[in-house]
Amino acid sequence: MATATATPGPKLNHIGLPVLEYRGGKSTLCAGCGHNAISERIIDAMFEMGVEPERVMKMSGIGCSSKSPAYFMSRSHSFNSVQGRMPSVSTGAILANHTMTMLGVSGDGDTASIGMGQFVHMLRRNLPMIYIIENNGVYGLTKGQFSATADLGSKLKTGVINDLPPIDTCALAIQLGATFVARSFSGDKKQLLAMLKAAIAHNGTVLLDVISPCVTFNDHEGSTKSYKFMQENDEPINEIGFVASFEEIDVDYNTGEIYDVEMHDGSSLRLRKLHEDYDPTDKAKAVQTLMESNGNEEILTGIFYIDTQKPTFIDLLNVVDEPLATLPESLSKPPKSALDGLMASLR
Ligand SMILES: Cc1ncc(C[n+]2csc(CCOP(=O)(O)OP(=O)(O)O)c2C)c(N)n1
Ligand code: SF4
Ligand SMILES: [Mg+2]
Repeated sequence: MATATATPGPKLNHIGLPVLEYRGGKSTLCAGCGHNAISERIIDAMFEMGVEPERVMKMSGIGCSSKSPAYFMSRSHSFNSVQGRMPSVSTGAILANHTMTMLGVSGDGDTASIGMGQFVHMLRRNLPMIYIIENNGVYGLTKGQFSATADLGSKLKTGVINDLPPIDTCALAIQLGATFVARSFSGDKKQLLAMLKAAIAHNGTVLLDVISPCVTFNDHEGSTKSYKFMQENDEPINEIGFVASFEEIDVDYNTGEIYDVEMHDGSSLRLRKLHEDYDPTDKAKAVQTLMESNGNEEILTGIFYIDTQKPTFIDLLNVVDEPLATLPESLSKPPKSALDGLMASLR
């Protein structure tokens, strides 16, 4: 007689949730857009790290990239701001509740043009947030004009050649104060997933510049942000191994070529050097490496810079432990007698 076998349920993460609970709405972006692949990796990383969806704030600006928070983690909080204004809105949100994990998705146009003024101040403040630039070298949503990250000599579909040098957002971020700076490619599942998991474990500004091809306006011959160009020119500087705090360490690297970093939450980040002498804690060397690679036929990827010691904006402001958002009015608002005293002292 046949015995009934129980169908195994979905795999659960260490807080007991299936990956379904990390999914979002159906994407309305073009099929094959790099941004869709990044959303998938965010879902995987948040699931594997066991982040409680309700403890995440998803932020964005305007662009195809900035639409993508709608396509992951529907249970999280979300704010789609005005073009280029994600950093200031995020600053306010994280100050209101610094116990949340903040993940922002922006575009190269949103960040490196209209949003540049806000972006640089977020970097120098080391605001605790993960800031992802979904970098396709064009303004996808407004039909493919060059953005400020487009490479010199890169060609538009219409044949127009870009005659301005690009802004390297990673070099800028390292120089101005971000404490976790990396570049990846939407088509590199393994590297991007490990990077995102390490980013979740970091406390400070994480800048992830992810080359994310726009299949509709910038994936042709002559483009330096196409799938083909990235497949042929991606040059990783390190191989990333990440072991979450709740997992057993079992990464099979030869010692000597490893750079180990202990993350704030007790997780371990292991970087195996692929470029000789590359030290991810040497700020000047990191900027120099990126500057030297500019204009070469290679796109460096990997974790360029990491500093786990620098105080964040929340530390600098000495914000109370209890989130300002839930602090009772009796503690957040001075009593009338204090105001009267102040006024009297000014007479
Ligand atoms: C204040 C303002 N100026 C201009 C626009 C028009 N606009 C919408 S999206 C966009 C560029 C988006 O490019 P990017 O950030 O690279 O996102 P992508 O669509 O490429 O993902 C622009 C200029 C706008 N929405 N608001
Ligand atoms: S236009 Fe480009 S960036 Fe926008 S959804 Fe389509 S492929 Fe993606
Ligand atoms: Mg873009």
